[in-house]
Amino acid sequence: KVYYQTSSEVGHRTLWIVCVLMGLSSLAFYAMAMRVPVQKRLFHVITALVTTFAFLSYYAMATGDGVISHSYVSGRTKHGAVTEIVKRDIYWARYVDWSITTPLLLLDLCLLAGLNGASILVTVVSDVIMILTGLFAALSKDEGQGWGWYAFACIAYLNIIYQVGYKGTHALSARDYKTRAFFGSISLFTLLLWTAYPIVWGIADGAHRVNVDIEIIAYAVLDVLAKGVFGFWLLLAHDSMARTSPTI
Ligand code: RET
Repeated sequence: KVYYQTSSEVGHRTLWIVCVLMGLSSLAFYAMAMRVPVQKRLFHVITALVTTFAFLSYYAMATGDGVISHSYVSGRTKHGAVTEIVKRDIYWARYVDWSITTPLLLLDLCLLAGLNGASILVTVVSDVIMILTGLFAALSKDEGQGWGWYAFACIAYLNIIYQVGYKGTHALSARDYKTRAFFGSISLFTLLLWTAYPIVWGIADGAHRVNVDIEIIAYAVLDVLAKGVFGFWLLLAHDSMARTSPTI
């Protein structure tokens, strides 16, 4: 027996809404970039590129690209013969998006903290490893193997937390008071949001406990917060700090 798990109209509409929101945020971020002198545009450019990539990946998903129907075994007889197969939609376009946008988001945080080049490189490479092992986890045919990939991704994620959280906080001591306070709040916001991704993944893609629509909505809310809200917060705070502090 074969069961299909695909998105319905609700998921489809959600993908379009996020696509439009990411497009509009990108336009706003490019406009904000134009309003500051070119030397102070680095954060604006990084942040605008993040939502631009997200716009493209949501356009792909909303129009039915970047998705495959992935089979996994859901029932066996007690002798091990397969009796039930589920074919569930996996949006691999997300991982293409994340492999480019999460390094850029981390670059925002690393530059804000004033982290050294070696630590920035280690952070970015760990992040790419996290996303690619996450993609292998999603596409894995064998449940045990899939959770193995998931474990590697989690180790990479812990290293990111160590680099940005621990090393970043050390580097931050050379920064002015406002930057230190701002880094504290935006990095905590990031930590909480980012940690929700492996949880959603575990419940939806790993354990298949929720349907594809719920999965789309959960990632949609997280993506809007981690890219759009994060971006507006960072750039508005940056503009107000740049007026008083010459360092960023
Ligand atoms: C996966 C699954 C494997 C384990 C871990 C994951 C972490 C993903 C993260 C994604 C962050 C995405 C963001 C998107 C942009 O808006 C790949 C889900 C640890 C942290 C911030």
